[in-house]
Amino acid sequence: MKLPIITYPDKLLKTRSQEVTTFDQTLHAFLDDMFETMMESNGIGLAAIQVAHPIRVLILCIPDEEGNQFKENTIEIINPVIHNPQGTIIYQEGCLSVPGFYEDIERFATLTLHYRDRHGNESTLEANELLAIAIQHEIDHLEGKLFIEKLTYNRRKKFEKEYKRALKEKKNS
Ligand code: QAP
Ligand code: CO
Repeated sequence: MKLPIITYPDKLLKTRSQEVTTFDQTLHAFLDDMFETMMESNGIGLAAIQVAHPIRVLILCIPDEEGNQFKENTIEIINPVIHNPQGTIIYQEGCLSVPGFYEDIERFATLTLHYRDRHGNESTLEANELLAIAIQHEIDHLEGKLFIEKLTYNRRKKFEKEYKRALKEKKNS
């Protein structure tokens, strides 16, 4: 089932999500819904709070060089913790909760992630490039933060102006 995605400036997006303690069928069905929602929305990453569930869950499906996404490449990440972040990388980010807006954002280039899978089993992964960027973007959602909060004052003003204009145009159409 595709779930509705909440968008900026919905205040729910500012919620700090809570740790998952039960890894049951309800969680599995929710993860499946998150996958469907992300794919049907042309996303590569989605945090649970974006579908109004304040739990520490995110999913990623990083495309290959040709831009193709495969279900087998989906990573389900629960209760993540970043270790040993190093270097910096800049990438033009977007967000399903801030549709139509993209800006260059600086992130750590590499990191180690500790997390649990859908069964509650502990797992570790090493991330670089787009995967490292996506992990940091989605973990920010778990803390109630959006990528636009990392913009400089002037870029943020430009965003507010453009975004509000786009919202108005959507309303009138
Ligand atoms: C987060 O973002 C991310 O504005 C995932 O109209 C961003 O999937 C990870 C999207 C950058 C790594 C790098 C955005 C789709 C999707 C839009 C997304 C839109 C349609 C964003
Ligand atoms: Co996002």
